[in-house]
Amino acid sequence: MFAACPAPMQPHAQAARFKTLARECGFDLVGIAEAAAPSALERHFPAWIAAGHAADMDYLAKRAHERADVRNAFPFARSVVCLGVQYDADAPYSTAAEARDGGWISRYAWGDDYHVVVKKRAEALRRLMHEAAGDFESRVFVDTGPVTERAYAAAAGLGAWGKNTCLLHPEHGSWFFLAVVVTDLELPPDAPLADMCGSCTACLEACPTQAFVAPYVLDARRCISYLTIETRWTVAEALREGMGRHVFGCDVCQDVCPWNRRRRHRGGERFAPRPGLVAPDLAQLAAMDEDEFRRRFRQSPVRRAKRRGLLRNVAIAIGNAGDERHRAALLALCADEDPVVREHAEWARERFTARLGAEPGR
Ligand code: B12
Ligand code: SF4
Ligand code: SF4
Repeated sequence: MFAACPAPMQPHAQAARFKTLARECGFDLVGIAEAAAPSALERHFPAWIAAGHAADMDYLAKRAHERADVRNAFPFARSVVCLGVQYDADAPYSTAAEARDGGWISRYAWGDDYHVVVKKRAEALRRLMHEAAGDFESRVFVDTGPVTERAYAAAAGLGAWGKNTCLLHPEHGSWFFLAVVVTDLELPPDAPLADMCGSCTACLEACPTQAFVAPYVLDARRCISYLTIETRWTVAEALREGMGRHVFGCDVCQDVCPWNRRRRHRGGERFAPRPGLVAPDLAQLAAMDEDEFRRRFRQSPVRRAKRRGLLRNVAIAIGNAGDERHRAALLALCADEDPVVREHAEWARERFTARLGAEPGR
């Protein structure tokens, strides 16, 4: 609660003021949804959890009841102010397919950690909202709270559901982060956007690991983003080849989307690529010790994978690349102190030998 006593405002005036403030705080998109579960959330979320599509992301399954309707987590909730921030950046390569020699770090992770950057803006907005409207309940979330952000943002008109499950905006494509301010204020909701996919199925066909069980339904167990970022342990052998050179996240189902080719906006400097993060050299990544990992990925989303996860992914990428220049790096990974890294490096060594002959290190 914030203590302040400005003159009372009508809900429409309040909503208009909040939207102006959101833009002043650096948000590219803003809209309002009712707190009651949007129909897509009500219809599809419980089934998605029940089907096991959340893999071992226990934070989704354990709090499924709360995520199914924001009022279950926050009984005070009446409206959700939904916010979007564009993060696209100009870079020497715009797709993983173009960057043939390096590994691939997803473009959302080229710059500073959005959890920090976007949360700071959302907190600033919340403060201004309270200065404008006085005492009310509010909570801010960027990714980490028990709120299914896309469902509310879709209801608030920030974007239309893409068949790849990302939200699409006519000018921003799908390269935008979301944040929400959950509040007890009754604000007039915005209207959702109309479907933008039509008969297109490019993303469904392009997915390297066939992670879509149907349009709009992703099985995280097969998604490279999940496999490279979320899972801490062994990656199933059957999925390793499809991971190609991805070492952190995956952009394939967004790179192929026609709405991302015609986008006109770019993210701010906080999301501009840090040196060495666009198509990084796999041998250099493989050589990182714990200190170097921490130094290189300070305040970067990549920290989430930890050194173990990243080097495991690098081992898989080297196995898939079959590039003579990675021979020494692969050898070093086979002797890594971490058993998970070693196991994946041994798998890579077998593939490497099958393609290039003469086993590295033997
Ligand atoms: C768990 C999670 C993941 C998981 C699961 C992704 C998934 N598709 O569910 C993994 C690790 C795989 C992942 C990957 C990515 N993620 Co993620 N992720 C989340 C998180 C934390 C929860 C998502 C969730 O609840 N999923 C459960 C499913 C059921 O929910 P859903 O996607 O909303 O599914 C809806 C649709 O399927 C729809 N639906 C189902 N059937 C049908 C049928 C029709 C006709 C219609 C219209 C709709 C519909 O209803 C469902 C329920 O709302 C959110 C943040 C948050 N707190 O919400 C970020 C979030 C969704 N992720 C985000 C990003 C950026 C990514 C990646 C791009 C990162 C990357 N480059 O690697 C990829 C994209 C992969 C993809 N194609 O989705 C952004 C998305 C922004 C956007 N513009 O859409 C979010 C919002 C984070 C943020 N705050 O910005 N993510
Ligand atoms: S992020 Fe990659 S692996 Fe995941 S659904 Fe999209 S294309 Fe498939
Ligand atoms: S690639 Fe096509 S089907 Fe997939 S999200 Fe984009 S427009 Fe929709």
